[in-house]
Amino acid sequence: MEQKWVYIDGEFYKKDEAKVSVFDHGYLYGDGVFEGIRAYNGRVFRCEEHIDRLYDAAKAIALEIPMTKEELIEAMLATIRKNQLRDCYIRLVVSRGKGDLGVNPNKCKRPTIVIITDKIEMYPPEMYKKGMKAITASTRRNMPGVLDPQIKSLNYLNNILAKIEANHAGASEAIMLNQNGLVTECTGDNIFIVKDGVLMTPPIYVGALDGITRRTVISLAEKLDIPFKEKELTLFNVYGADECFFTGTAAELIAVTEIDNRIIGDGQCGPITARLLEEYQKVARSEGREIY
Ligand code: PXG
Repeated sequence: MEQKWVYIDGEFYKKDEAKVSVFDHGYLYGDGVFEGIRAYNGRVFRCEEHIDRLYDAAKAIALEIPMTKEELIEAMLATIRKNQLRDCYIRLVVSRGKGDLGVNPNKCKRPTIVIITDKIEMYPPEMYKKGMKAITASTRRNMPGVLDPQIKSLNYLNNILAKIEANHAGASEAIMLNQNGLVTECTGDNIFIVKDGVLMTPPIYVGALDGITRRTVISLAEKLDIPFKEKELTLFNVYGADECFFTGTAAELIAVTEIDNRIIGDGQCGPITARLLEEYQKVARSEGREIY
């Protein structure tokens, strides 16, 4: 098998030798932040937006990334080149670094920076046509006052618990509600619905990640003259929607045709979902930061 290289703190390591200390607080406490980014056709899509979000998340947890944004972008591009990739998934991870036992980050001298580039694993192609089955998780989304969902932190246990519920139900994804029962997002995707021709997604403040795919879809709706509004949504709105889809860097846009045993719309990927997916794929494959 061809050799894969992983970047750790300025050096490249073979995949099997790419290791981080067990004393790293990312491992011990989930203390750190990450980004999931995609490259298409030799370009990193929405590169600067992902890097900005990573730095904002780091700032929110009072972690200073010991590189400038441009240096980190350069390290990411160098990792992709080293692996001779043009289409890939990029995982940037910045953890608190090595320290003593105990949650106090004060003894962690230097953050650990890891860059992994890998082949992208998506849902099977049929699912984009037929749509997926989702459930609502009984696990509520973290409240912003507990751990703000806008921080893409290394602590994803809240999402993992919801994903386990989906697995147990034989569904592909789980919709998560906030403490008031409003729809927030899924375990790794934002949610949109279409009702009477209007595209809607919950506002970020209900407790969702400010997804970069979400932002792109909103701007595409504007471009395509699809009426759009941010709206607080309950499950009533979701069950009664004409169309529903999830968005994320990895999944792009995926139709959702069954939720909690209710068929959504006519049970097929809807026309507005299909239109937006087509446009998204065009944009994602033609814009971005050049790697080579
Ligand atoms: N909500 C959550 C909780 C996420 O983790 C999204 C929404 C979508 O955001 P973007 O910016 O990607 O549109 C995410 C993103 C992975 C993986 O490897 C996770 C995400 C994205 C890509 C890959 O599990 N999460």
